[in-house]
Amino acid sequence: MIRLLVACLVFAFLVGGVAKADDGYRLWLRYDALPSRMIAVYRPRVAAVGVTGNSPTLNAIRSELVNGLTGLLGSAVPVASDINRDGVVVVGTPRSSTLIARLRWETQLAQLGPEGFRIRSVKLGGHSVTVIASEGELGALYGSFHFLRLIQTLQPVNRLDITQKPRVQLRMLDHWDNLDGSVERGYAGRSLWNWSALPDTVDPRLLDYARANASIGINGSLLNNVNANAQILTGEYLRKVAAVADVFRPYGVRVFLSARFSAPMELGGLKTADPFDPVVAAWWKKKADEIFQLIPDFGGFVVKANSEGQPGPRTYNRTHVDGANMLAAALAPHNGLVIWRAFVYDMKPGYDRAGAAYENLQPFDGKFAANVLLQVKNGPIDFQPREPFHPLFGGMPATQLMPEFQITQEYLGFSNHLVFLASMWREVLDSDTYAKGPGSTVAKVADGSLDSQRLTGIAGVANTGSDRNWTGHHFLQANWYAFGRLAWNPDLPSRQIAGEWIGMTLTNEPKAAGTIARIMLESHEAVVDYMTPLGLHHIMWGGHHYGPAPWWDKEPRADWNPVYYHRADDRGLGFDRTASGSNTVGQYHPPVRDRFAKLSTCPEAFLLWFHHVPWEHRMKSGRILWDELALHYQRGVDWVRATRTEWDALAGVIDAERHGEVAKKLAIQERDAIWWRDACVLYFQTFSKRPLPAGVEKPARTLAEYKEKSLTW
Ligand code: GCV
Repeated sequence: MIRLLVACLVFAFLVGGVAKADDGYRLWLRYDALPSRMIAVYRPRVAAVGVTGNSPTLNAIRSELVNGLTGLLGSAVPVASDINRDGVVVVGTPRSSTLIARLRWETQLAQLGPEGFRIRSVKLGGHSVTVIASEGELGALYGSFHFLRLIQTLQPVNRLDITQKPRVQLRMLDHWDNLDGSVERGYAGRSLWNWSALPDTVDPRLLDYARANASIGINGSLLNNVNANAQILTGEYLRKVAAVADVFRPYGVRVFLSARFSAPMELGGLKTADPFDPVVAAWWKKKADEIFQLIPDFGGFVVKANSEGQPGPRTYNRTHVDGANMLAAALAPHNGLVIWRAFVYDMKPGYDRAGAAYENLQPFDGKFAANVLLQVKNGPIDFQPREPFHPLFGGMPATQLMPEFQITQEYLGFSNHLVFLASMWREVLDSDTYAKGPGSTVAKVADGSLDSQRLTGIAGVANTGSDRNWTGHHFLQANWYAFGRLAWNPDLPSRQIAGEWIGMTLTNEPKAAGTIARIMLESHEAVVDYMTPLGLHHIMWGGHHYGPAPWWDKEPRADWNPVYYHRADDRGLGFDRTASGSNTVGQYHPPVRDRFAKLSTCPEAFLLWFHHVPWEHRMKSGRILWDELALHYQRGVDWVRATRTEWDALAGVIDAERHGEVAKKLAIQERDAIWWRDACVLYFQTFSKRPLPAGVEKPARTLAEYKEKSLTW
């Protein structure tokens, strides 16, 4: 035991000191001192911070660099107003810095735009310095965070020549926060916005929220739930929103609000919210004027209309376009945007929910106003552990489509399961829609390059809350991080994102970092294995969506019940979406459609999504479907067990506080994975009527016991 302790201490010393207790609050912006050998490398390159000028953003840059570099290098890095030595980090724009103006980089910086940046190691006045420059102050801020990231992850900074600009314009976190402080599908505490204390008292935490977002390029924040309460648009609440916007502004985060379509009735006392009624349109115009008066850089409205009980234009026999364009007209004079959600699925007898959004919205391609973006979930159902890409991507070339991802893990084990979502999002972004032949990826729809869109955006439903560590599980901070990085550059590899986050947040020790990266990169597949393998979907417990309930058939709407989705019977399993079934596979472009539609070419990951497959169907492995399914469930459980062992072995590399908390979460994950496996194989076995294949453990309880009550979190 003593030998083990000594070994841990020696190891910890070698990787840069004994890991200190850490509650995770600082996210990836920890700025703890680097190992001394690295401090010696960086010190000559980072002798002082040269930020001149005094705007809120320039002040934010100066304080971030001084604090960050001082922390990382373990002693004060001062501010320098001129270059009288090597190693000054000069930051700003040609307007804010005479040194940068002297470089005559205007043309290059103009090409990068106000959010892009250039970082170069140059000689200025005979001294070796680093210049972080941009056309705009926000670009200089993003460049500064990039520079800090290089040092945090121990990259060389002596010969820098980096240019970057965001590929997507609007990079937005959507909070489903209610005005009473609860968070719909939130698993990390309460809302970060304390509405009763605002506007007089603003939680200092909001500044750290803004910093964290800016550090990964997020530039928009939707403050309230899309299941909206009209109250947010009252003068009283708008003043509170304005106070939040004031804190975010220096960090380039613009606020957006969910607008309840019936607000003119609820707040304005009108008899209708019909978008064609001039009084309604005038009410929205006046409201927009009022908002922009208080918040000049207000982003715009996000609207969930005629979906899951929300009001909308269809209530008045108008179309989605009629509703969106009416709001767009109110916001246009202020350059505000309307983000209209495509999450629409009216229940019709015999219909396929997976085809509903396409049927509802595709006919309106090209009809939305110039300041409208249509926000489309990554897959056609609802943020399932794995879905094929949404057929609207590539299906509406004349519409500005904005992918919506879910960072919060509604269907992925809440904040209890370690799942690195970059891999899942990568899979979607890399999907080829074939809209314009091969190479027409979802990433190119997102960045607008496929159809030369004027406006582009990506949204992620936030996983943040009032928990001290922000996301409830230390590892799930990585999903917030990954979302921002992918919104900035939708082509970034998952491995790179994981590597950056690990280095900044957990450890730079190569062996440990390698193990953690592998765990993260494998995690999504593992969770799919123990929850919904081979294209199964929506088999979670009704309402809260935690844990399995493939037997569930109690919801008032058929399409809220798992039995609607898996369609298990004595013959086989899966939803037939081919010509012999709902034929919604026909919403994809021909090569994709054909590949999905044929049993022999459909990727096994989506098999049960598109086909009703006989239990004895031969899979690529040579096994029959039933055996393969059961073995996937087992594989998921095996992965969690192996991960627990690997994590335990990292004690001493990671501080005890975070290590212990993650270990506890992994224990819950193992319990849940076993529960998922057992409940699902027992239930599906009532249809397949086959024995469990060798290698699959015997379930611990009976099916009746699993059905009796759901897993708790
Ligand atoms: C905000 C799913 C979730 C709802 C959510 C909805 C949406 O149905 O379960 O909580 O509502 O998606 O995206 O609007």
